[in-house]
Amino acid sequence: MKKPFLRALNGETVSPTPLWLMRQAGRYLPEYMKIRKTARNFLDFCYTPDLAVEVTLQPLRRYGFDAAILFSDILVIPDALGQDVSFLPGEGPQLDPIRDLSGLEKLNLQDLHEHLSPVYEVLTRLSGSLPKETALIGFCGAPWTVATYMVEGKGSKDYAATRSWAYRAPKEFSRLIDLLIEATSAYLIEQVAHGAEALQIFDSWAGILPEMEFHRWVIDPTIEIVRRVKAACPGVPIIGFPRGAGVLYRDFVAKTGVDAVSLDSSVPLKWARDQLQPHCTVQGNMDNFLLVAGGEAMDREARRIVDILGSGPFVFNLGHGIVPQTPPEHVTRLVDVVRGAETVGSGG
Ligand code: 1CP
Repeated sequence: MKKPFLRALNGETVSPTPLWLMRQAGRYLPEYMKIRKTARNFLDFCYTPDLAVEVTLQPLRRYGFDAAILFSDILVIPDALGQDVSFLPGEGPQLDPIRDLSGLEKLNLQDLHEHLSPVYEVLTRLSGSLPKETALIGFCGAPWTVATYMVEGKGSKDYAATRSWAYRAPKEFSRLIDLLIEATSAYLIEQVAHGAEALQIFDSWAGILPEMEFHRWVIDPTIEIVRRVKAACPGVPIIGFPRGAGVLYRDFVAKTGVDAVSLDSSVPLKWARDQLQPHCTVQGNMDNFLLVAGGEAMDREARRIVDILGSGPFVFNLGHGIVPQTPPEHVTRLVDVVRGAETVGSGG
């Protein structure tokens, strides 16, 4: 296993620190905006292999990251299950909300792989066209986070309908989560079959759940997905991202079997080094608005992160995705700083 990113996920301390950035493809790049205009809508864009392959490669050409991440979205799963999903320009995702068992009955796994076949084709094509040191990451949304969109019908501030359903009727809600475990595991296994070399499970809204519910709706479904994927694809590294989990990151790492954990920006570095890094590779966690600000503040924090986490198994990333107002030249600078930073105690 030679690619630096995969070596880091395998538990090695790698210097210089491997890096990629969440949402490295997207609206902050003028070349993305140009090609985005050619697609009718965002889902069509994701399902058109020529376009999705091209936008996956755009940030690699500019910055030479250590990994490419499949260009797609977490909401292709509800779309493939038969829920009505669309992306309105400037407004984010819109879904026909599911609030009860009768809504669930409209969903099924029958056409899953057929529906997602353009995504698999994107992976096949990418795996044949990446530089040999660059790894290919496949991904999915975790059941809890995907369920919030399926139940709310859109992005939310309080997830009122999802939390109410999960707390009021957990047995009923678990039917939705179980369906998502099934679909997501099959989807990830197929991604590996088509060339994904590592997988990331995005649980962007994990942090809104109290302790017991975090165990039930974040940790337990992740355990099951990791178990199924590892049984079918032994050796494929999996990164978990339970964003906002706080001290529960420790339970997540201890229980789920992930190879690496992606840290949001609120996780203190020395705590992560002492509490998490002995058990798995860590990834993160610069504030995405430091990348907007740039300058000395960004350089200092990037060096501090590499300094504290770089002497163990580590992948540099942000705490959350790149935002559209990010100046592309700040990303150039960040890559230079991370690649040039000394790692303490790594012996090279
Ligand atoms: O019109 C456009 O260009 C749409 C903007 C956009 C993009 C570029 C959306 C809509 N999705 C994506 C791509 C995407 N989404 C990737 C591509 C790979 C890369 O990182 O470069 C990935 C990994 C995602 C994952 C995703 N989608 C997450 C999890 C990560 C996170 O950011 O928390 C979530 C929550 C979504 C939902 C989603 N899709 C798009 C939007 C605007 C949203 C968020 C809506 C909200 O805030 O609730």
